[in-house]
Amino acid sequence: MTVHQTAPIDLYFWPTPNGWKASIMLEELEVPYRLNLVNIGKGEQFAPDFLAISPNNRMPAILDPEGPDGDPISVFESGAILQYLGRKFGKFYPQDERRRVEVEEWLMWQMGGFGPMLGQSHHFRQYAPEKVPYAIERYDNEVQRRLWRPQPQA
Ligand SMILES: N[C@@H](CCC(=O)N[C@@H](CS)C(=O)NCC(=O)O)C(=O)O
Repeated sequence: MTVHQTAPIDLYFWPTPNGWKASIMLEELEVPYRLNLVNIGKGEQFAPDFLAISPNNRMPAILDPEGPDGDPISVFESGAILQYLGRKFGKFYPQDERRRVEVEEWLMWQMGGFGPMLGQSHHFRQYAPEKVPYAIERYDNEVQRRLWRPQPQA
């Protein structure tokens, strides 16, 4: 069934990899959406109207004025946004159970593992106020492992 989106979906976005996951999905679905910039460098993610949509003060988030039963719905967490949009528009999210499990395996792999490990690796390399070799090595190794790159032998 093709779902026709009349009113644009509001996307709350800042250009980071997590933000791009949601914007790429909306672009690929070719549905109307409106970009609302949330400047996380300026602390706009803590604005009360944004927290009402995304209580964990993280972007991306979306507000779909044409949610279930025609009522508005907001969604935070990039993985939940991908699943919601995939279900609603019937694209990139197979209904066949075996294929859906495969999509969900890799989505969870990215959300629960690869994304956070990259984030921690980047933090300890770039932003930590002191260099902590153990943390740098630990997260770096995790990133390399998830990229199937050879591991240093213990
Ligand atoms: N698990 C979340 C992570 C989102 C996230 O970490 N967003 C960051 C930018 S990439 C953010 O909004 N940071 C604001 C802050 O740390 O206050 C998702 O996948 O949506």
